Amino acid sequence: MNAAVAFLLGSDSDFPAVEKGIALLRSLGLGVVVEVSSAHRTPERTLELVRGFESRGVAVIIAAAGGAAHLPGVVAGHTLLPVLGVPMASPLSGLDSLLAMVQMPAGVPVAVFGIGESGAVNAALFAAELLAVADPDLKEKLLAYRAEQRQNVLAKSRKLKEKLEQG
Ligand code: RP5
Repeated sequence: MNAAVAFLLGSDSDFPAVEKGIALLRSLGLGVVVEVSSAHRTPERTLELVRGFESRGVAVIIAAAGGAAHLPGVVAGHTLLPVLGVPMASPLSGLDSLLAMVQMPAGVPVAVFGIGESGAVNAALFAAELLAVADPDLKEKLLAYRAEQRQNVLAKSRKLKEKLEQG
């Protein structure tokens, strides 16, 4: 299967925070290519990967990085593919990662998500939503995902009420 989404990690230490996002994309039937490459430690490889993604038909790039988190910005500087940035936790709680990603100079956009796992899940969903614009089957799967979330909230509400009634 051709990968529609590339998930780029600044380090393998970022993997635990993005694992759910990657699994979610796969559960939606999307091909995902996952690579570790750093904007600072392997700058040439990062550029080669981005060129490779373009030639392989990748449609969206998600880049997760922490600290001096330049990865999504550097990637965005080398492609017109939409780049979604996910700030990773850091010794400064990920606030440094978030600010580094979100303050891109005008002209080179990066769509930035929340810090850590929820950001990675939302970036994955957003990538799927971008692709669903031209893919009705994928849109149906995303609608089913929303319906599942609604059911989960209702079940949690019922469970809490039962607990309160018993107590
Ligand atoms: C960033 O530095 C990575 O994205 C990671 O979040 C952070 C720490 O990397 P390691 O020292 O764990 O490889 O580039």
